[in-house]
Amino acid sequence: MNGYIFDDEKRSICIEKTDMPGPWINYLSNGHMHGFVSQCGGGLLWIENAAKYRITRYRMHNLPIDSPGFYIYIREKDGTVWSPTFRPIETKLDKFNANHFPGKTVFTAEKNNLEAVLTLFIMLEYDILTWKLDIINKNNSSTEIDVFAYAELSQQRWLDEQTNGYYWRHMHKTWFDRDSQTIQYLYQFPAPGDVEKLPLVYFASNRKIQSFSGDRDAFVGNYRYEKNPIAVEKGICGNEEIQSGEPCAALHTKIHINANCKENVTFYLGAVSGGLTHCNELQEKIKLDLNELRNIKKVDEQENKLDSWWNEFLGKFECMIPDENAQRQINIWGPIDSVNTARYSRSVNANAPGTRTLGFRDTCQDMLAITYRNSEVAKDRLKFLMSKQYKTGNAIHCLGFNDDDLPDYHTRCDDHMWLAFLVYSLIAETGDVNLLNETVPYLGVDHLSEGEEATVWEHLIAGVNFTENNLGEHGLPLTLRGDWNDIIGKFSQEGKGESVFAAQQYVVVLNYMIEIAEFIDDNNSLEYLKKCKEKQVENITRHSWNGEWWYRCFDDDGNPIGSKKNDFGKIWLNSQTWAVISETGTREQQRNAMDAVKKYLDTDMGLVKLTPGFETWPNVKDPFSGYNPGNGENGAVFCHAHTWAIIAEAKLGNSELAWKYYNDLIPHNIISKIGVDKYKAEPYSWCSNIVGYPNNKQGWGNISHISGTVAWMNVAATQYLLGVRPVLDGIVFEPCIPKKWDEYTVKRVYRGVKLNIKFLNPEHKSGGVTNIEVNGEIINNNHLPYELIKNLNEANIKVVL
Ligand code: IFM
Repeated sequence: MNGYIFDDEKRSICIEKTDMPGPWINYLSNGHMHGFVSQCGGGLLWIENAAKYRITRYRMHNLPIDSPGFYIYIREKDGTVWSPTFRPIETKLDKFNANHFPGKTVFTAEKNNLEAVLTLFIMLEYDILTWKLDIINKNNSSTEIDVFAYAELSQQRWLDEQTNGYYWRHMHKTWFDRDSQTIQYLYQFPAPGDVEKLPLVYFASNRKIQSFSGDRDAFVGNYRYEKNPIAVEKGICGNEEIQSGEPCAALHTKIHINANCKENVTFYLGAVSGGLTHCNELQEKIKLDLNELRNIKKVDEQENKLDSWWNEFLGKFECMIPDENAQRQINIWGPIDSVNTARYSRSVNANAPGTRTLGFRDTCQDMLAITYRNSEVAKDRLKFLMSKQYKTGNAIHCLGFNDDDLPDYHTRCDDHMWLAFLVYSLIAETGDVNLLNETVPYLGVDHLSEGEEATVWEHLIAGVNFTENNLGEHGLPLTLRGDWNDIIGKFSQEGKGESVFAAQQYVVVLNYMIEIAEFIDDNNSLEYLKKCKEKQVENITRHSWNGEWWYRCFDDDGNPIGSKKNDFGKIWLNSQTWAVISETGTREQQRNAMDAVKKYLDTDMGLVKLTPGFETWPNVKDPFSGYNPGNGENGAVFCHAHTWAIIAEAKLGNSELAWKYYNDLIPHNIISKIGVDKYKAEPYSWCSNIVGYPNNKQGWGNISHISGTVAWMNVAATQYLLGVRPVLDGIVFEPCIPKKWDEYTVKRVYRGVKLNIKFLNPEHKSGGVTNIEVNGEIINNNHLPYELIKNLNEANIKVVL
């Protein structure tokens, strides 16, 4: 009914409708070349960085939405033209579906008894977007078709193209290289430092080229566009090369297909760095690569390698639970998006152009979903981020866009704190405490150069020192420019405001560090950390409770925000959830605060971040933000913040609410409640936020794929609901499940050992482990020491609730 079907066996979604409420995209990548493609073939391709080395164009926000993309035109003998992606030609098809799989998308379309199957993926070992097109002639007579493949090319630096493209379009060229039978494209105006980098772009086919075009405007014709290009109408391109103008890569081939037979044509949109400086060598390399890759077996080999990469990644944690929608998010789509956030942070999707740089806190959190699947990647990121922390312990907030730009160095009270989460997670996962002794330079005071070296542990201690040196009147961390919430700094413009949420976060940091200090017998640090914690817990509990819930922060004048007495933002989600996560306050306070969350913030499709939303211009002089109430930071369902309510309820042992909150946010579940046209976003990807009340677009999902929701949903589900939580010396099993479940299983790789874990729930409890059985040996608690499994390749574990 909603136009899509999941196939969990194949880890895919089949989208059967073309006119979804927006582009439902899938990312294609080999880790160096990246792209995304929608259900209609709209999409973007770049290498390394979508703002700097963009290969194709994609117009965001403008009509027609979701264009251009990777377009195929099939022209039959009678002049009928259609596209297997429906777009751009939009001829009515006899059959259509788009299937997104991890890292690749397959379109199947049929017209006049011709079936076209187009597979788009980026080769694992080559920077080539592959367009593998199989055409099956289901007629009883042979036929001949013309196939045109087309992509609009870009001036590479997105922002520059928007501002100065009218000059830069005289600084690039396209030409047809007869030797390799490819269209080639070179953009010739490098930014400083990019002379060696700018890629030579090429487009090739494994079939004889009939005609080509490197000139977008000649290919489409005057006042036409991708829907009705003149070249396709005529059935031939004009073999245009350009030395100025708007570039494209269009190739035309002819295919004869016998009755009831299949033919393949594959197109290769590739890029190799160094086009300005090593053009001849690169042309030679392209020719050699293509000699090999024009063999379809080699194409299939690359596709298989890509599939294997994903199989291994997704195989690191797989559950079987009696809740298919949750299982799908936990096993398939959540982890896929964890790769996307690890690669793209918050920068690029169908609405975000790629200019946003790596955020310190964002990446620290994103890596929490990566440590157990690819700890090396997470460790590299950790060390990179630590090199952006000053000796004083605070950290920069975002990197600069250009290499010589100053980063956003205004200190937030939380950025540096997230490091402890990542270090703990890495050690718990790998067991490698030596990480603490590895050295990383601090960031110099000029915000760019390298400062003194310090060990990872010293970096963490520096962070604690920073927080201790920046406490406010109530002894809570000064908010400074903000805490996790970007715009909470509004209440701290004179620098005196304090954050209750950051104080709770700080307690969690101290808990992690105390556990580490005990583990490594660092008694000096242990004493210091315990004192800091004692003081902080005391300050929170003394100053931040309003009788029913926790304040969110104090403003510059020491007034509480998030108080019953406030007109707007009377109650905020984060300080209620983090009271539980940090275990501050009494159990009764924690429960009461979470009951208030349920009562005031729950919408049944997520928890709003605060209520009531602050009035905006022109009603009040100094609003919390420009967001209308119910939008974004001002009272939307903030999905990232919502994840912490799942953890909080799980920690309180309330499985019913914990699972309700998990299920409430599953996009497919929301669509089932309110329909695809209200939710609009993909049914498989976590959003950053969902419009809340009183906005008339309540229910609209925003900023899918690239959000902090991804990592924390993963942590919430795997560690707190399914209850497989790595600690420094092993795994703690602490499930929080619906009572009706009889059993469930988790397959997880831990420090190289394959764990087959079966959870049995004979008494229909919601939590509490009676014993664990490891390869026949019984442990009468919920803690599996690594020592017990370290010599095994595989362990069968039974956990009895
Ligand atoms: O925590 C931030 C994040 O860094 C960027 N997006 C919004 C979040 C909440 O303000």
